[in-house]
Amino acid sequence: MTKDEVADALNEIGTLLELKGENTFRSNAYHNAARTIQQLPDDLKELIEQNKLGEIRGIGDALSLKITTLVTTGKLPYLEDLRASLPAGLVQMLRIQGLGPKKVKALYDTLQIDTIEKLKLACEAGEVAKLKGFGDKTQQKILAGIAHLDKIAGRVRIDLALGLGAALLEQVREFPGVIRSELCGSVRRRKETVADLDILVSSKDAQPIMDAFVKLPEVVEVLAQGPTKSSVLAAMHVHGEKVTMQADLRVVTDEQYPFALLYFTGSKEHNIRLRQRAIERELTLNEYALANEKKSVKCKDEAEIFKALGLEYIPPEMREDRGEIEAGEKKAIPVLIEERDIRGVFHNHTTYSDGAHTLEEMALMAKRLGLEYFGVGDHSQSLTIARGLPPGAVRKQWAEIDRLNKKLEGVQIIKGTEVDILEDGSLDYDDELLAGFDYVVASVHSVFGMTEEVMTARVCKALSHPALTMLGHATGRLLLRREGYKINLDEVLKTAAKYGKMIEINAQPTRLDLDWIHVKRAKELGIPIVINPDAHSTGELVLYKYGVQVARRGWLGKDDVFNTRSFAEVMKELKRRKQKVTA
Ligand code: DGT
Ligand code: CA
Ligand code: CA
Ligand code: ZN
Repeated sequence: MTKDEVADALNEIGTLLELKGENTFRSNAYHNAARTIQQLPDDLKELIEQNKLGEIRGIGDALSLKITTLVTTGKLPYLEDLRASLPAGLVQMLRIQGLGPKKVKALYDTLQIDTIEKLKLACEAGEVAKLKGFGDKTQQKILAGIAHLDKIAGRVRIDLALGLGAALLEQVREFPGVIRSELCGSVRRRKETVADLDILVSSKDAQPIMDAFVKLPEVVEVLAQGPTKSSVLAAMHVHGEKVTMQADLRVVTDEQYPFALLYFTGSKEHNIRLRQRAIERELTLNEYALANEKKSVKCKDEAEIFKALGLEYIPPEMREDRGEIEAGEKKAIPVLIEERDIRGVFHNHTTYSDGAHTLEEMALMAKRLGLEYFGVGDHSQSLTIARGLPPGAVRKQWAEIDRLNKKLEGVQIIKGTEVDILEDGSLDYDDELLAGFDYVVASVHSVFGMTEEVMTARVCKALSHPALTMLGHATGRLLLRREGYKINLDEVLKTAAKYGKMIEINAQPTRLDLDWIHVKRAKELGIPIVINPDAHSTGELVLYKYGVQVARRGWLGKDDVFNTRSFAEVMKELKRRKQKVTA
């Protein structure tokens, strides 16, 4: 068993214990141990062989024994007994937003609800509202949570889908007889969530490729196997999270390949427009060819197909039928931003607030990634759960930054903050302190349950503050987990444009907010975009790459993104903005 699998098992034990009503101390011990194991630099097997598991903090004798059993036998009777002692539906119910183990247990104990379906019926009948500790509001929230689950059913975050997809593709590329191959579908378009993986291969002989594909180690179930198409269920751990997805593999001839690549990349809406254009030219476009009874247009790659349809090449991220066909016609497809264009980042956390690494460690990692500047954006004083900085700590941090900047070579730290937008739209530091930062990121972190009107007014008021440089994670959404707060983004964008403010693409793959549709709109309004990893550890700095993907989906070029500028240019612009404030 790998570390990830052991961590999964320990987390599951923790959750099952909570569902059984065990005290939180015991269940937390399992969750903490899971995290410890996952982050262990050493090999688990070796630790066990050397009898050193018990030396790790938080792993006592009982845990040590269970982990040893898991690693050496691949199973754990204790976990199996726990599972058998509770209905499986209870664990499923935990996926409902806002429903924790305590509430699930109460629902089971009082109303014998042990599936999501039963819970939905009970809510609709008004029975849940009557329970002690629930009430009307909670009942409504549960129903909304179930509706949200239905909507996201089976979708996976792009970072996880890409991880699994890339692992499969890498192996497929090594199969004998494979000529060209690619991940198509929503993954190739870098959509923020993905339903299934679409792998395309060209080869002279499909059969051996089909046979090898269904035997890949990640394959947990073969759903269908035909002469040129196979579907499997594949599973793997990506960044410590278990990902299970359907993956379809299709094999075509190398002549058909560009047409199949275009077709299976989608989107469906984009394909429909392309097919219409083919028809206007008395041709048929499908996954095999661009042809009619008399002729077949030879194309060696996608670019030649676009050309044959009178279009400039359209990058996959733009293929959503949002004006790209019209732009392609006018030869007005923008040169999209690339990862290597990013020269620094602004919104990041350190040990001063809720980050895992120090200022210096973060700055050095930024340098290792080839960045010229590292912008700090620790939390502000009101956000106590994230150890927000009181003014004294801010000044201490500034002094440390000055010291580090004298010492560090090849990277500069820029003084910033992620200041809370308070309930009334004011910022969480006074103007004097705010004026001491080089830049100010402002975000909403509390009181999410406002009406759209009130929330919009709150954020727009913040945008009118002279000290604000950029708006952080615009809706607070957590992909596939929590919908964003209600807010009129069009109004927010117009207000940002009016005051000349920047807006962040939060590159955390759990957020990717501002979403790409509004990113495109922001560009049309001339709003500068900033791509921020919102890193809470050195390992998260590189996440800016997912923000670049969103930027590309929103049609952004290098010049539309503020942090593609050099350190000198960035400081000049930040200074100019500050002078405007004091003038
Ligand atoms: P998803 O839901 O994240 O898997 O999104 P896609 O875009 O990967 O969708 P999928 O896997 O159903 O299909 C892959 C591509 O195949 C899709 O982007 C376009 C193409 N395709 C699928 N169904 C149709 C269709 O009915 N008409 C056309 N024109 N294209 C289709
Ligand atoms: Ca797909
Ligand atoms: Ca598919
Ligand atoms: Zn943050």
